[in-house]
Amino acid sequence: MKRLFDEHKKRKSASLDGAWRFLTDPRGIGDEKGYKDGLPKGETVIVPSVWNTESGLLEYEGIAWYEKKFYTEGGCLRFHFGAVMTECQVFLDGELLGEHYGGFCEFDFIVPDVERGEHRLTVRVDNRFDAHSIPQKKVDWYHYGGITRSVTVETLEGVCILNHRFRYELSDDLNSAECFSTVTLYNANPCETEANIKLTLDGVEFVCDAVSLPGRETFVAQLDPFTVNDLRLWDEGKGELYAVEYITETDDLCDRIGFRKIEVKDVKLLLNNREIEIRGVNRHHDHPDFGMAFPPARMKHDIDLICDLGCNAIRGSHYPNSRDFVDMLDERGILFWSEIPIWGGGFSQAALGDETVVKRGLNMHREMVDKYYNHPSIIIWGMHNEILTGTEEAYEMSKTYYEYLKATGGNRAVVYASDKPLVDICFEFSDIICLNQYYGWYSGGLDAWEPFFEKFCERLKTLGFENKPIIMSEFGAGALYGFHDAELPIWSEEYQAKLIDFCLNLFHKHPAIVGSFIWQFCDIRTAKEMGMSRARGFNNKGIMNEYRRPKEAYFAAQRCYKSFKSER
Ligand code: ADA
Repeated sequence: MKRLFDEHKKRKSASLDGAWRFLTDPRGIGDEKGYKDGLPKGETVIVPSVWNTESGLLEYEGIAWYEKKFYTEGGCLRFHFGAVMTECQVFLDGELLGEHYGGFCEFDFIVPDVERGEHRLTVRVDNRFDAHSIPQKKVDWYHYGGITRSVTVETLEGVCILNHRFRYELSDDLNSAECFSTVTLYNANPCETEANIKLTLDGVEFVCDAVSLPGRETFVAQLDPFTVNDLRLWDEGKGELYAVEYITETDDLCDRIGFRKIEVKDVKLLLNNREIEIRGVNRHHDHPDFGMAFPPARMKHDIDLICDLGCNAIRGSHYPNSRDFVDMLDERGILFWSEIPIWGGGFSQAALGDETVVKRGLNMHREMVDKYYNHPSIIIWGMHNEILTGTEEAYEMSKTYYEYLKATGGNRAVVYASDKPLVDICFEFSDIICLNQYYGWYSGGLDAWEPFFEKFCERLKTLGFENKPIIMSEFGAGALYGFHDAELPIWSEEYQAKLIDFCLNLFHKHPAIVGSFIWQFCDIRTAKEMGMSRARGFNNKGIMNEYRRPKEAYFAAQRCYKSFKSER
């Protein structure tokens, strides 16, 4: 898997990125014609990528097949996919290994006893929508298709460490941590095997536990608790990380963790017992040349630009971002909000109550927690965005997800973004009240903001939630890059800059608001279903254009954020 560091020193791993054979299947004949046993024809594409950047496929939505031949020395193999959009079936030499639903999380399949020699891996990808899809067809971003993140094949030997969850409790003075680590193990041997699992932090051994596992089974083990003293804390602008390694006789897993504490209390957001203010942007993991198969060098460039804005936070709107991106945030001490793609605009009341949708959403949360748990930069889990939070269906969904994330998600705030603040009945399921509001753009002028806050804070008091802080999770205006006008009409860079400056200053002064995420970092391609309000087929509310060239609003935001930062 692609991370910023090697995850294994012992385990053999080979990349399956690069050239794959590719064939679209618009009529869905591939199953019947046995494409899994070999594609009848096809062209070469480079994985990872989205197919929409291939000639003629800009708007292709449907089924496509990918095929790759590879050589292995044989044994127990683990095929790992960083992300496939949206739904896929994976075959090895024509045999179904399994399926995966959801375009933004990693998954894998383990196959024991693969023979030495050449093999064929086939992936049937489908990015169509139906009544049970997450997201639904109407989304305000472009729903690409393809194998969008890296593919690897690993050789598993003996007792292997597939995953870990490094949980800790900090002392009151934040100088030491009680650590409780859980590992997911797999025994690649056919028979019962004994193994020792060592855990080291920055090279120092803290635990050595013996286990005995039945052959070919997955097993979750809780390691002996231990204490770490004289902690170096992970913090805003300070990516203090510890290297953690789990080692057995035949395998290993290397990761990085950070110690930090998040707390929401008395209308405040605290990091390491200190009050903080979020200076953030919403960012889609999208680029016109690469779609959502976002290259790491471009990620770093986005982060540089965001830091230069004076930001300390990013909202990964509206789905889990790739792990190497989150690694970069860990390293640089940037706060991150990670969410799943339940994007309200497309979800009817019936869809919110649909059993398959609720289950799929829960599973997406499970996968997100499972894979992203150890990233210190993630301080917020987002459950959904702008759903019909005045309905019973939304209430039930929020309750289910909130309870799950509070129980398993570690030391983080659990929230959702609401655009229905005056009728919302779900606020009990959000540790911080997160509001998406567009006064000055869709409805009302800039003078609508203050009366809105008065009314809303009154409502919060009536509901008994006046102690919850508020984050302005979205606000903004569209501006066409290069359109200037001294009269400040809508769509001009000047109007957008004025709105951003006005909002940021207003929010900064409000006693209940602990931060803001500008909508949005840069212009993005969007779905046709968004209709006529999206000139060029783009959401144009970026403070940069899609090629990351700044609009006036970028500099307005920079002035505000840098001055807020210097006040602290
Ligand atoms: C919503 C939504 C965003 C985007 C924005 C807009 O708040 O959450 O994804 O669609 O509106 O530009 O209107």
